[in-house]
Amino acid sequence: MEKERNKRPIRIKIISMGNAEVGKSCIIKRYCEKRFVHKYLATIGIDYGVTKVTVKNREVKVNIFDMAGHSIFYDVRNEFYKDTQGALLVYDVSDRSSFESLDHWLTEMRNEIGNASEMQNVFYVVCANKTDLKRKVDESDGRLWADSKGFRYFEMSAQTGEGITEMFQELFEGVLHMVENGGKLKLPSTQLGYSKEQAEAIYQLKNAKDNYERLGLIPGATKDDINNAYRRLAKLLHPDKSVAPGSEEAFKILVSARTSLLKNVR
Ligand SMILES: Nc1nc2c(ncn2[C@@H]2O[C@H](COP(=O)(O)OP(=O)(O)OP(=O)(O)O)[C@@H](O)[C@H]2O)c(=O)[nH]1
Ligand SMILES: [Mg+2]
Repeated sequence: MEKERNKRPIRIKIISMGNAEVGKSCIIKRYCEKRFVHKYLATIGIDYGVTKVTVKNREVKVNIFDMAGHSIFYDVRNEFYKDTQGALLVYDVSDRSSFESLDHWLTEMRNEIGNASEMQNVFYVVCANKTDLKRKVDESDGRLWADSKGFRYFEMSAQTGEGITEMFQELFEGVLHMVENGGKLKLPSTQLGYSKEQAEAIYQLKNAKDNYERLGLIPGATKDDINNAYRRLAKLLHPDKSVAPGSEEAFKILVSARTSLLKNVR
């Protein structure tokens, strides 16, 4: 009986998200068909495909919903977010705005799903694609953003094929692990040696628009607010204690942000 159950393939649903032209379809094509297409053929609404893989001796039937990145297709793709178990969040390392759009993609998905626990039980992989091109987004920035969300990060090139198999392998294993644990995602968060909160704080300090945002405050914050925020972040990121990449630089940014904010309050 147990054996019978193990023979039945598991079905999983994967979606791809990210701006138009970042290479979502090429990544999928590279994996499923082992080829690369130079000519850009925009996905119209959504492309659907099925592939069978074997993960940890289990047969897995993977349903891939490859979404169009262009905003005009929002009405078509928005129906496909629900019941997702694995999501590719793709950006192009030679196009900074595609990286900065990742948060919007998550927001779009959250708005469609409308259920926080369903969002949490998706295995997300951040795909930093086109590493064969001249970069505008450093590996450390991409990694930090992914870490701050608790997502896996992979560098890849659909053109050369580098990194593609590794990403899919981990994605399928992650989803399978989740399915076998009743839909709950339980992954060790300490694997990296630093926490999601530390990665989030470093990312915020390095990428915020102004000093208030760097400290997680709003204009009008008092001297106490500034000092409290400073103390919390300093404790989290002190370079003597934090092994997260970029801690030292983030700590310096923190000190100077606090100094200039304090100059403006009584
Ligand atoms: N140099 C390089 N070009 C790539 C790579 N991956 C994709 N491309 C090119 O980028 C363009 C867009 O690729 P697609 O896979 O169609 O992009 P998409 O994200 O599916 O775009 P939409 O379907 O419009 O959302 C194509 O011209 C590809 O040949 C890569 O790793 N390196
Ligand atoms: Mg496409």
